[in-house]
Amino acid sequence: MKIARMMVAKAKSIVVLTGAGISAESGIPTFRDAQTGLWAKHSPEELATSEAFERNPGLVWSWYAHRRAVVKLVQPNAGHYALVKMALNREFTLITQNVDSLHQRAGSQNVLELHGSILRAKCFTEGKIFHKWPETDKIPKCDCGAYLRPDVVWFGESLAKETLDKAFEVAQKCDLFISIGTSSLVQPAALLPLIAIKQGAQLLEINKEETSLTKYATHAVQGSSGILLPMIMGMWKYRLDVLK
Ligand code: BJW
Repeated sequence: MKIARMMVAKAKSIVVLTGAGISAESGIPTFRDAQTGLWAKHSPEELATSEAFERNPGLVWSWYAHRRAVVKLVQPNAGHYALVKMALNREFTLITQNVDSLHQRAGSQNVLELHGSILRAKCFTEGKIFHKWPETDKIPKCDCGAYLRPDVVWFGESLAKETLDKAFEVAQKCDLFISIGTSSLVQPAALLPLIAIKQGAQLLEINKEETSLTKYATHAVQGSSGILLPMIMGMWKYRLDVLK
């Protein structure tokens, strides 16, 4: 912990990449946890591909509608808030694979959402973006007559070019890259920390368990991000909340 604190305190330019683990303590399930993960209960091929949507749009839309309802009910946790503090008085970019907007709700700005947002939808054929639509039992439709789909990146789909380019650019320039709560299995996001260390950055990993990235880390801390991040940022109020 002391090493992690020093790494963060010394860094002038930090890039953080978050995954589902940072939102786990807010009550949002991760994907690959063997018991509680979304992929333990549902097959990604049936729910998170455009072919799945074409095959069964009702199933896919209702699964995302349920997850959207959960996201709206929960709150950011101490890990999200600690990253707001980490951004102060230095170059800082927050890249997230999460689609839940909890970083923005905690107060983080200019978040690069690699995998889109569950709070937006887009026309399945033309890609027009929607921020609002009637929440009924039916799948909403675009003016052109096509179904709306969640504005998230499914397997086999390209990430938004501008967002991905910016993520690669900042990863190449930072002096500290912090990977938080991600299994580091999904590409191209998993490449970002490797690009950073290739350019000479230090790599700090914060995760409940070892991942395929751990062996590349300058330092790895195992534990919950909702506890470790406030400790790293010296936010003792949150630490005391945890001990209550
Ligand atoms: C805690 C914690 C706590 C828990 N505190 N820690 C090159 C090689 C191999 C494969 C590919 C490749 N290039 C492309 C691919 C295919 C594919 C891919 O990567 N597959 C791999 C799985 C093998 N990638 C793609 O298809 C991507 N597209 C692409 O590359 O386009 C170009 C292309 C097109 C066609 C052909 C080839 C190239 C798109 C990927 C889109 C991913 N989409 C999803 C769904 C988003 C929408 C939704 O939410 O439904 O994104 S899948 C899912 O995985 C979601 C996540 O963002 C993503 C990453 O998951 P994450 O966040 O790491 O979660 P978990 O559950 O895996 O891990 C949680 C971690 O937290 C664990 O480590 C815990 O220990 C930890 N943890 N509690 C700290 N409290």
